[in-house]
Amino acid sequence: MQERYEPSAVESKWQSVWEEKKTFKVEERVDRKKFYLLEMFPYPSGRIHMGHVRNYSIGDVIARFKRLQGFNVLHPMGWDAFGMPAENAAIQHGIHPAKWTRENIANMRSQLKRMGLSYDWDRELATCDVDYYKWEQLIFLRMFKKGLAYKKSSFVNWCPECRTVLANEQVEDGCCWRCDSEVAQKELEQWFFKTTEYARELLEETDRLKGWPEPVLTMQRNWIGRSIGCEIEFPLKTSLKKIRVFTTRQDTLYGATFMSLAPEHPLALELTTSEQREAVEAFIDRVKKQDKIKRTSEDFEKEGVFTGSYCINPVTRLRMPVFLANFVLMDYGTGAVMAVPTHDQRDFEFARKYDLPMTVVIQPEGKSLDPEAMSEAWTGSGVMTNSREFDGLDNEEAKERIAEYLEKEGIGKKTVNYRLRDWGVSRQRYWGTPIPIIYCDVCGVVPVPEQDLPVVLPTDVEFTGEGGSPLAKSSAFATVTCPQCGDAARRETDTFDTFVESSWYFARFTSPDFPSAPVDRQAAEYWLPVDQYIGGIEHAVMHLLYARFFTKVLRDLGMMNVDEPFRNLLTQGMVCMETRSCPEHGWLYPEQVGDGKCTICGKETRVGRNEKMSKSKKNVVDPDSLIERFGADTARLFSLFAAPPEKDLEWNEQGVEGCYRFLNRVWRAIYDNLELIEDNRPPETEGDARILRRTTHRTIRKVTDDIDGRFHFNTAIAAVMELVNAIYAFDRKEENPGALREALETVVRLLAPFVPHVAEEAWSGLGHEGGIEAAGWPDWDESALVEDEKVIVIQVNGKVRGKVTVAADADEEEVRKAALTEENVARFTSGKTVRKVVVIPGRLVNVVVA
Ligand code: ANZ
Ligand code: ZN
Repeated sequence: MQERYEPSAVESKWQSVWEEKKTFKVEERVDRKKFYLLEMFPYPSGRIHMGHVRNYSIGDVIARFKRLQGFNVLHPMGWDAFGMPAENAAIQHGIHPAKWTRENIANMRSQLKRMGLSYDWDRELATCDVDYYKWEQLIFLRMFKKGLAYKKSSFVNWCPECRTVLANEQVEDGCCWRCDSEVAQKELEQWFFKTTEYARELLEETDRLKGWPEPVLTMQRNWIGRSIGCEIEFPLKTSLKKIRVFTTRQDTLYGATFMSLAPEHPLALELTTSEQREAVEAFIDRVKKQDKIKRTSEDFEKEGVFTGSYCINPVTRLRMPVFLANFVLMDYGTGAVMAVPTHDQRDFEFARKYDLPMTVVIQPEGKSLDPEAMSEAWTGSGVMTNSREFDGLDNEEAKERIAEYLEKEGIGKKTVNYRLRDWGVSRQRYWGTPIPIIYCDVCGVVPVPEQDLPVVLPTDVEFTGEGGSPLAKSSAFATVTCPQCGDAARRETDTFDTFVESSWYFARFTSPDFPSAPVDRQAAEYWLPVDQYIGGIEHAVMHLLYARFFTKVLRDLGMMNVDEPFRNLLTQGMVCMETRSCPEHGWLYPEQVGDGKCTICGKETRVGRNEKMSKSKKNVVDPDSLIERFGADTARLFSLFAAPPEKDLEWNEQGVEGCYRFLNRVWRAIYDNLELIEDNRPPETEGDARILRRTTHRTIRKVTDDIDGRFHFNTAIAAVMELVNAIYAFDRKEENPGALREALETVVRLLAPFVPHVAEEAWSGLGHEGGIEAAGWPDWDESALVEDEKVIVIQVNGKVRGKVTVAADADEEEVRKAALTEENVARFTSGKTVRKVVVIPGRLVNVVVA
């Protein structure tokens, strides 16, 4: 061990040792308990950022801790390597997406290695490897065979900027989640995965995901969105056809006075009379361009058009005008809504606008609603009225009774409806997994035969940025012969949404080289589910839902036998930092500010709040320069110490320096005492040694408790800092070298998951061979925790009045005596009769006086 702590020397030394010895390589070992730890794998954008540093530091602590506890820990790393940025780089800079991606991977891999993360690098995979995506193609073919993948024409979200289809989940506030441009609706033939087939299981199993944060489960539940209600049929006045509606409020059926259809409804044009045709067509055209999410939002103007036709309310037999309305969507329920203006706010606004009739069918307690006078719909509960035999019932009960009535009369039936839609997976992009399908004029849609896989993504394509998939323009790729009839045919040129790759990578990690199937069933059985998954809350819906869906699909395809992919989920907070701006020059980098002034113009700068680190706001810290200055251990320590993992972390330079000083302090404590503790005696247990030992063993207990399952890394580190303070404060070192050594070794062992390089170096400096992992996680010695004395709180008539220190093994009588003679307590009891003294051993005495 060197006298001076030099992070770069220590870190590169241990990183080579780990690499050479393959310290973190694992295999299935049935004799050992497994632990699968996974951080969400990164997109290879080029460089890691502080968010990555934090995410992977959190993961690495848990991985190393579990390893020290004796678990067989799988901790893999790979690359979510397909996606648009690579293609955009190709368009903008003329670099091939494959080259761009591979270079970024190489760069980021070496950055991650410099952080000393304990990955089994032998399992590394990139989703753009043919060896990865060929299995995805196989999964697709099997899904296709089972009807879980299908093609249909539908209106899809279309981003004009990215020139591709977006899933509903990728549209945020009507805008593209990637580039923020406004999303349009376009009718296209698309491939879908039948997520709806699993809606119920996906929903119900959220109740069993006990290790997931509640907000994530709520988001998943809301996204799946179960609604319990009825489908009801409304006959048309002029034809034998019927309009089917889905409603959750069948109790309001007697108040349904008109009908609202989605503009895309198949009956829309059929029902339109010739007088209305022009208006209807114009309306349909206009609404089709509106974003679906905006259309249904509360504050969006509700508008519609009359078709000229009528249907009949099946219970009142009154005729109802049929409208098209912008807020009715074709892909929810049946695309038709029985409008009850008195009890639904949208219908209310619509009815007022177009002067449509209203009937109150639910009267709230103690009120009497009059449709003329209503200023908004009554959406609460109440007593049924204007509903014949159901009058007088509570409306909740009427829901049930009307549902039964409808079933009996054959007018409708109870149904459950999910908001979840099938997942549209085709993208008109190049840099993705080719969908293994061939179109033949004779045979139609022909799946690529399994033995012909993989369909390899060609590299010789042109990136013009002109839209459409570059694959479609590669005739070498697109032109094929039909595998069924041998005629000339055309290849599918769409690729998969990149969320498909990230939906099963955790399974492939269990057997990344398995040559005969997407996953080795046995390996999957041993390793899955992931015991701890760690990532950002931004993936609460899409990625996590898709991964859960895929797990169930792989199970039902017989490829593995797991129901849920992630047993425990930790969603880490963001890394934030203050922003600085100059009135003249906008956002400034930290080094552009001196003494509060802009170094370009000298104007006074403004310091803004802590915000998520972002390049655009220039409030970023580059992990590389941080590691260069202080070392990876300090970078890790700070990102673990500054905040609990699920909270946002506020970056501050002083905090980083503080962590660096602490590591130096640890280093010196060990180095300075090496000689003293050289002969490796067992710890002394009496006198001063006893006090140090108690601190040592208490710290072990606290750190173990804080890490294990609770992830309170910040308080765990703080506890180790206190132990280091106690070591410095311990002045009977010469007489107690055994206890001192125990304390120092404990510091090193407890710090090992957090700052592995320093820990390894110190551990070998302390004379241990074979690496710190071999030492395992320390156990605390209960007998060392035993205290000599205890502090007892004393209450008089329930109010705290004093404290006494007694021997830890004092009996009740001694405690009672000490309590009553305590000065302050004596004041409160003097002149009064002591009625009762309640002694709670080891903690509290309550004196009752009158
Ligand atoms: C009549 C009614 C009366 C309704 C009332 C509500 C209140 P959730 O809970 O989200 O499932 N609806 C059905 N299909 C629709 C579609 N494609 N586009 C827009 N709205 C649609 O909501 C179910 C309710 O949403 C249904 O119940 C229907 O309106 C409407 F006082 O039917 B209700
Ligand atoms: Zn054919």
